[in-house]
Amino acid sequence: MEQSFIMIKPDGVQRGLVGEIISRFEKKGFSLRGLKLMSVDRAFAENHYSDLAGKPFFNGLIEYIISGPVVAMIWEGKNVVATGRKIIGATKPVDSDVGTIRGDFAIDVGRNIIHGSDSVESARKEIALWFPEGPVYWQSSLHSWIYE
Ligand code: IDP
Ligand code: MG
Repeated sequence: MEQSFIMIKPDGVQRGLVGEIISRFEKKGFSLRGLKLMSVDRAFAENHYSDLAGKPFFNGLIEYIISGPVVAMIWEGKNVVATGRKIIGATKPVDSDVGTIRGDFAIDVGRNIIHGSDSVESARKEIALWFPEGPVYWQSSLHSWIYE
């Protein structure tokens, strides 16, 4: 089954949105396979965002991600990568639809609350980086009520 790496950024933690965000993924029917509150250092954040090195906002982005604890998660389910991006909403909150996490709770792109993997391949890399211990495996007893 497909997995995605989802991270609540420091602003989401500070603003008390952890429960709300987890709830949206849970209610959709996805399964939680990893969850931890952690602070990351500059080298770790730069590694996570290495594909954006050289962007004018890169340094500000790194400062933002290391400014406080984040909630790192693995969510699993059919099409969770693409659907997770829909639940999160467009990168710039001005373009994010109402009903998405960014559309409902964010205003500025540099304070957009949450990260989600943009492809199955990035999810694999990000999960390996953030969860070297690997996902937690369990079988939800709701499986047959969510999948036909
Ligand atoms: P994504 O988070 O929707 O995948 P990316 O393009 O991968 O968007 O950018 C990573 C993060 O970098 C964004 O979520 C946002 O926090 C930040 N970012 C992207 N573009 C800008 C910008 O133009 N100004 C400031 N921050 C930006
Ligand atoms: Mg991205």
